Amino acid sequence: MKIIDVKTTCIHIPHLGSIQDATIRHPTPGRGQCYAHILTDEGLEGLGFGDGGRAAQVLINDSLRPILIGQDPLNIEKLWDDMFWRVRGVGRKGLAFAAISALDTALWDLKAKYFGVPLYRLLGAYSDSVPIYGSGGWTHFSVDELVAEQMSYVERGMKSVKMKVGKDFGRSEKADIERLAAVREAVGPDVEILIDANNGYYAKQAIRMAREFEPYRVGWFEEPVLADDIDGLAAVASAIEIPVATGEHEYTKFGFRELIARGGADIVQPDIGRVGGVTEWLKVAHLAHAFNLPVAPHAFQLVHLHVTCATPNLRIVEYLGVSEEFDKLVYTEFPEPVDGRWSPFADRPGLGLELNPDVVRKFGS
Ligand code: SMN
Ligand code: MG
Repeated sequence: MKIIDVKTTCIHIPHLGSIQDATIRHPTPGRGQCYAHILTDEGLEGLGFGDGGRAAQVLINDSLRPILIGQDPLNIEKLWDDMFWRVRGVGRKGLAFAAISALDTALWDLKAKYFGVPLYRLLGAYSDSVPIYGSGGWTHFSVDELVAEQMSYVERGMKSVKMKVGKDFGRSEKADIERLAAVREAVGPDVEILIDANNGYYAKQAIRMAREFEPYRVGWFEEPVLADDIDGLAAVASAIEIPVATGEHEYTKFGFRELIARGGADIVQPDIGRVGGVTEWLKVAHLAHAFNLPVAPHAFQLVHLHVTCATPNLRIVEYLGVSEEFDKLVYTEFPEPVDGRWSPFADRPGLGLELNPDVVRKFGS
């Protein structure tokens, strides 16, 4: 089998509202995603997606597409390595890996379709369902909106929820504590609350804030400090009781090796739309396993659903309400979570996803 073409679709839906966290300084309305389609001479098509929007689209079309055409799509390690070296000068971290992520995921979708199995079964299932947490709790929500949103996840049967702290670049400490207290009061004692500071505090500040958060029994403290400040993350992780979760801004096995070996993460959070796709996500999950650390993937829930079904050291899968809102418009169908657990369709090959042609026509480019 040979790759005969690589196409892209960027979908941007302008009427979906913006989000805000500790360090999103300029919330922009509308949400989107960049898709890669890998076409073969046997008529099969792989669909993948990643971060980076139109900028990733340019990288795919101009830099990566030419090296994939003519190659056997089943040789994913070889193709990943070719893509890695193609972006050598500009791709140590960041955008280039968003582009590689979309293509690599499309290759895995294609491979599972070729063998006629759902992706999680091709990978080797550990489970056919995973626990999820409801994620949102954005900083622009009023306390009432915050509580209502977090409760909506609990009412759907989710046993864990995530909310933002570090409001206003860490300058609203009192509000952070009050907002957490309001959510704890509303969800009751049995629901796990996860908090995410999105890089918003300094290390000493995060350690001090963790002491304030501890009485509310927090399951993890995510990105307490700048994601690049591994020394700061390690200092926080060793000083506080709450586990430190991080990784959504880290790239490739090389980045994660550094982060994990230096003690920067108690819970490892690779993002399959950034880290380098399914290939690299699995390597990072295995690396975490070798350090006896759990994995809790960030965003891209419809792809993480498959890879986490094949992950023994899974902690929990993020389920973002804002992604669900987008996914409901963009795909013809996807599986519904039930009582805090989520299963891929057992009878659809690959990721089991199809883009809604009307939405592509209206919002795609
Ligand atoms: C997040 C997710 C999606 C957009 C912005 C921020 C967040 C998370 O860091 O962990 O859910
Ligand atoms: Mg986060």
